[in-house]
Amino acid sequence: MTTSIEQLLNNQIKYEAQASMQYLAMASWSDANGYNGVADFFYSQSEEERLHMTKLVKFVNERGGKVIIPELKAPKSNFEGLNELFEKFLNSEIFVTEQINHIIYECLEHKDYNVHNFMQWYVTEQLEEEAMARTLLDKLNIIGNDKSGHYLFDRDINAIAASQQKE
Ligand code: OFO
Repeated sequence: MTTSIEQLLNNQIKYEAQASMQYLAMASWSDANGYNGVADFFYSQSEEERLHMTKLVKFVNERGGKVIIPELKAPKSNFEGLNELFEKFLNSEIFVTEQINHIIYECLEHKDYNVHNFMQWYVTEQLEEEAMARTLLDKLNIIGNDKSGHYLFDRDINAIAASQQKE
Protein backbone atom coordinates (compact mmCIF):
# COMPACT_ATOMS: atom_id res chain seq x y z
CA MET A 1 0.00 0.00 0.00
CA THR A 2 1.17 3.57 -0.61
CA THR A 3 2.43 5.64 2.29
CA SER A 4 -0.50 8.04 1.88
CA ILE A 5 -3.01 5.18 2.26
CA GLU A 6 -1.01 3.84 5.21
CA GLN A 7 -1.20 7.29 6.79
CA LEU A 8 -4.96 7.46 6.24
CA LEU A 9 -5.44 4.04 7.84
CA ASN A 10 -3.35 5.14 10.81
CA ASN A 11 -5.51 8.26 11.10
CA GLN A 12 -8.56 6.02 11.05
CA ILE A 13 -7.10 3.90 13.87
CA LYS A 14 -6.94 7.11 15.88
CA TYR A 15 -10.53 8.14 15.04
CA GLU A 16 -11.88 4.72 16.06
CA ALA A 17 -9.86 4.88 19.29
CA GLN A 18 -11.15 8.40 19.97
CA ALA A 19 -14.75 7.29 19.37
CA SER A 20 -14.22 4.34 21.72
CA MET A 21 -12.92 6.61 24.51
CA GLN A 22 -15.62 9.22 23.85
CA TYR A 23 -18.36 6.59 24.16
CA LEU A 24 -16.74 5.24 27.31
CA ALA A 25 -16.88 8.75 28.82
CA MET A 26 -20.52 9.00 27.74
CA ALA A 27 -21.30 5.62 29.31
CA SER A 28 -19.65 6.69 32.52
CA TRP A 29 -21.56 10.03 32.63
CA SER A 30 -24.82 8.14 32.04
CA ASP A 31 -23.98 5.64 34.77
CA ALA A 32 -23.24 8.43 37.23
CA ASN A 33 -26.47 10.26 36.36
CA GLY A 34 -28.88 7.36 36.76
CA TYR A 35 -29.33 6.50 33.09
CA ASN A 36 -28.38 2.84 33.31
CA GLY A 37 -29.90 1.81 29.98
CA VAL A 38 -28.04 4.59 28.16
CA ALA A 39 -24.86 3.61 30.03
CA ASP A 40 -25.15 0.00 28.81
CA PHE A 41 -25.74 1.26 25.28
CA PHE A 42 -22.58 3.40 25.29
CA TYR A 43 -20.43 0.79 27.05
CA SER A 44 -21.30 -1.53 24.21
CA GLN A 45 -20.74 1.17 21.52
CA SER A 46 -17.35 1.84 23.08
CA GLU A 47 -16.44 -1.87 22.80
CA GLU A 48 -17.55 -1.88 19.16
CA GLU A 49 -15.36 1.08 18.29
CA ARG A 50 -12.44 -0.65 19.97
CA LEU A 51 -13.03 -3.67 17.72
CA HIS A 52 -13.12 -1.38 14.67
CA MET A 53 -9.77 0.02 15.74
CA THR A 54 -8.22 -3.42 16.30
CA LYS A 55 -9.49 -4.67 12.94
CA LEU A 56 -7.58 -1.81 11.26
CA VAL A 57 -4.44 -2.44 13.33
CA LYS A 58 -4.43 -6.10 12.25
CA PHE A 59 -5.11 -5.24 8.62
CA VAL A 60 -2.26 -2.69 8.38
CA ASN A 61 0.11 -5.22 9.96
CA GLU A 62 -1.02 -7.99 7.61
CA ARG A 63 -0.32 -5.73 4.67
CA GLY A 64 3.22 -5.03 5.93
CA GLY A 65 2.43 -1.43 6.88
CA LYS A 66 3.59 0.35 10.01
CA VAL A 67 0.96 0.85 12.71
CA ILE A 68 1.26 3.87 14.96
CA ILE A 69 -0.73 3.54 18.17
CA PRO A 70 -1.81 7.13 18.69
CA GLU A 71 -1.89 9.52 21.58
CA LEU A 72 -5.47 10.63 22.28
CA LYS A 73 -6.93 13.85 23.57
CA ALA A 74 -9.23 13.61 26.58
CA PRO A 75 -12.85 12.97 25.58
CA LYS A 76 -15.70 15.30 26.58
CA SER A 77 -16.97 13.95 29.86
CA ASN A 78 -19.63 16.40 31.05
CA PHE A 79 -23.00 16.83 29.41
CA GLU A 80 -26.03 19.05 29.96
CA GLY A 81 -28.33 16.10 29.45
CA LEU A 82 -29.37 13.31 27.10
CA ASN A 83 -29.91 15.61 24.11
CA GLU A 84 -26.35 16.88 24.19
CA LEU A 85 -25.09 13.32 24.69
CA PHE A 86 -26.86 12.03 21.59
CA GLU A 87 -25.96 15.08 19.50
CA LYS A 88 -22.34 14.28 20.30
CA PHE A 89 -22.95 10.66 19.29
CA LEU A 90 -24.45 11.62 15.92
CA ASN A 91 -21.73 14.21 15.19
CA SER A 92 -19.02 11.70 16.02
CA GLU A 93 -20.54 9.14 13.63
CA ILE A 94 -20.93 11.74 10.86
CA PHE A 95 -17.27 12.70 11.28
CA VAL A 96 -16.12 9.07 11.07
CA THR A 97 -18.26 8.46 7.98
CA GLU A 98 -16.64 11.46 6.26
CA GLN A 99 -13.17 10.11 7.05
CA ILE A 100 -14.07 6.68 5.69
CA ASN A 101 -15.48 8.21 2.51
CA HIS A 102 -12.20 10.06 2.11
CA ILE A 103 -10.23 6.81 2.40
CA ILE A 104 -12.49 5.18 -0.20
CA TYR A 105 -11.91 8.13 -2.54
CA GLU A 106 -8.12 7.93 -2.09
CA CYS A 107 -8.14 4.14 -2.63
CA LEU A 108 -9.81 4.66 -6.00
CA GLU A 109 -7.36 7.46 -6.88
CA HIS A 110 -4.39 5.17 -6.07
CA LYS A 111 -6.09 2.08 -7.54
CA ASP A 112 -5.69 0.26 -4.21
CA TYR A 113 -8.62 -2.14 -4.63
CA ASN A 114 -7.50 -4.33 -1.76
CA VAL A 115 -7.86 -1.57 0.86
CA HIS A 116 -10.98 -0.39 -0.96
CA ASN A 117 -12.49 -3.83 -0.54
CA PHE A 118 -11.50 -4.01 3.14
CA MET A 119 -13.05 -0.59 3.82
CA GLN A 120 -16.47 -1.63 2.47
CA TRP A 121 -17.18 -3.28 5.83
CA TYR A 122 -16.71 0.14 7.49
CA VAL A 123 -19.00 1.82 4.95
CA THR A 124 -21.84 -0.56 5.86
CA GLU A 125 -21.12 -0.23 9.58
CA GLN A 126 -21.23 3.57 9.39
CA LEU A 127 -24.54 3.52 7.54
CA GLU A 128 -26.06 1.49 10.37
CA GLU A 129 -24.51 3.52 13.17
CA GLU A 130 -25.46 6.86 11.69
CA ALA A 131 -29.04 5.67 11.16
CA MET A 132 -29.17 4.48 14.77
CA ALA A 133 -27.80 7.77 16.12
CA ARG A 134 -30.34 9.74 14.05
CA THR A 135 -33.26 7.57 15.21
CA LEU A 136 -32.31 7.97 18.88
CA LEU A 137 -31.77 11.72 18.58
CA ASP A 138 -35.11 12.10 16.75
CA LYS A 139 -36.84 10.30 19.62
CA LEU A 140 -35.17 12.58 22.17
CA ASN A 141 -36.22 15.64 20.19
CA ILE A 142 -39.83 14.44 20.35
CA ILE A 143 -39.52 13.88 24.11
CA GLY A 144 -37.99 17.34 24.71
CA ASN A 145 -37.36 18.08 28.39
CA ASP A 146 -40.00 15.73 29.73
CA LYS A 147 -38.40 13.80 32.63
CA SER A 148 -40.74 10.82 32.44
CA GLY A 149 -40.00 10.64 28.70
CA HIS A 150 -36.29 10.44 29.52
CA TYR A 151 -37.03 7.72 32.04
CA LEU A 152 -38.81 5.66 29.37
CA PHE A 153 -36.10 6.39 26.79
CA ASP A 154 -33.49 5.06 29.22
CA ARG A 155 -35.59 1.99 29.93
CA ASP A 156 -36.18 1.23 26.23
CA ILE A 157 -32.97 2.32 24.49
CA ASN A 158 -31.39 -1.12 24.24
CA ALA A 159 -34.60 -2.62 22.84
CA ILE A 160 -34.80 0.23 20.29
CA ALA A 161 -31.15 -0.30 19.32
CA ALA A 162 -31.63 -4.08 18.97
CA SER A 163 -34.74 -3.72 16.81
CA GLN A 164 -32.99 -1.16 14.59
CA GLN A 165 -30.09 -3.59 14.04
CA LYS A 166 -32.49 -6.30 12.83
CA GLU A 167 -34.00 -4.03 10.14
FE1 OFO B 1 -16.34 2.73 14.06
O1 OFO B 1 -18.09 2.73 13.76
FE2 OFO B 1 -18.92 4.30 14.11
O2 OFO B 1 -17.68 5.41 14.45
